[in-house]
Amino acid sequence: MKTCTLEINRTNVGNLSLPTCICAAALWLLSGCSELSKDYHYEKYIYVPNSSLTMYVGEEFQLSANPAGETFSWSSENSAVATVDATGKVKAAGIGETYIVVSQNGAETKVTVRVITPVIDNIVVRPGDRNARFEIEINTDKVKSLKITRTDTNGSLSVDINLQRGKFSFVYPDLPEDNIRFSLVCSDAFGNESEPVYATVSVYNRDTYADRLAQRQIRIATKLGNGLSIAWANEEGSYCELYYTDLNGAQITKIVDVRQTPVLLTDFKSSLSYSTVYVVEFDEATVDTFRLAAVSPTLNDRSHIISAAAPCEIKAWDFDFGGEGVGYHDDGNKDGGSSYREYIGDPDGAGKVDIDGNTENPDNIGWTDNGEWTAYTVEVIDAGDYTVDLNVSINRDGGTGYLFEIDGVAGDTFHLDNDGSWESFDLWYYTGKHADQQPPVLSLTAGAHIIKFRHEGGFNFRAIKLTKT
Ligand SMILES: [Ca+2]
Ligand SMILES: [Ca+2]
Repeated sequence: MKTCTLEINRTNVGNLSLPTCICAAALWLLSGCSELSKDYHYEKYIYVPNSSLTMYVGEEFQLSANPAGETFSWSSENSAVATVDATGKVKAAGIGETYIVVSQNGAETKVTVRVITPVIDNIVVRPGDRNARFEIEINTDKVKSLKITRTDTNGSLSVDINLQRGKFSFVYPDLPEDNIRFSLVCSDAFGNESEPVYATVSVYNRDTYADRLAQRQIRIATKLGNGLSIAWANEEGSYCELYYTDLNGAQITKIVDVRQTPVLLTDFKSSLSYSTVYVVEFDEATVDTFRLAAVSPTLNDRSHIISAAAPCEIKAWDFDFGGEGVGYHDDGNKDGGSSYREYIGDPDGAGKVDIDGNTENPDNIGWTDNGEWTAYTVEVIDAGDYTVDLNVSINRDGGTGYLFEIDGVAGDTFHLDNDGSWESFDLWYYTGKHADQQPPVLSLTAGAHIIKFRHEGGFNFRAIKLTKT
């Protein structure tokens, strides 16, 4: 009988798969040997499910070899790194890399074993007040302790992790105000240390930091009839806290971005103070906050209080905040050279109202047209009738008209005679140059009212004076 022999030689049986063996056998059959005549043998295939292991010192792992139920020999190529017992149980002994060898009848398979030190998975360091705050994450239960060392002084701090996994936070105390670099090394239960990881943080000193802080300054805080505008002089701090009493008598704390100017408070009643707040941040997380002592600014009070005690003179340019349709209506371009509204912090700026004169002390509103108006929120203390007087000048043949609208209700139209000048402001209209004419009388209840002064035609307009009858 013809004898054919199939030899499958492998230097590393662990790398030769079962399908490869089947293909080799099929090729051998096609080469001419009948199935009945063959008398083949092959080396034992030892299959180990784990081709490599990564372990920490002290850790154990049970390897197995196939075919199951047979007897194998197990050995380690370097028992200082890992040992293995007769059943294939591997124990990591020291840092390094070696092979565990499983053999039987001249065949062998090797399993790579790497023994490593545990590592820190995530590190965040935040600056503190003469300290640094660490937040770390460890995802193994092999870390016994962590050592944080200053690279400038070699001073160090040890943190007991105690073979726990999870997130840990701790403070490195007693640091100077400086950029401090740290190395972090973790150790396993056998004293093996990981490679260092470095982190740098800018530590600050709360006292010296606070000494350098400056209060944000107000350039001008203007109170008009329907609000208070704060125009800031600088941008110190991270933000400001404004404190005041609102129209309902409630105490308000309003946080204002330090870049925001002007700030308009339409619910302001009284008692403004503010603090500049500094926030120390790192990675967008607040680590410390400094709030300077509150200060109370002097207000540029241009509000309109109407009472029996004294006549109330309303300057034409002190109309309400709110812009076109709220504080005024103007149907044309911006004429007039005064930047008064920007100066007092009106968010609407100059708008289109034609204020003439210099910036801090305007002269009049000119370039008025039929239908234009300015609105004045007033506070009436004493209810009753108030006589109107006007500081205007008119250089228009036949004069012109005007009327008052109170809380949206229009009153009668009144006529103004021609002065023959656009600059005749030296006398009031009803008590001076036209004292023979009957002035309007406004009946006002106590409380807040919006008085709109509407032009029918046009004239230069400086002020309205209301006097209790
Ligand atoms: Ca205009
Ligand atoms: Ca106009």
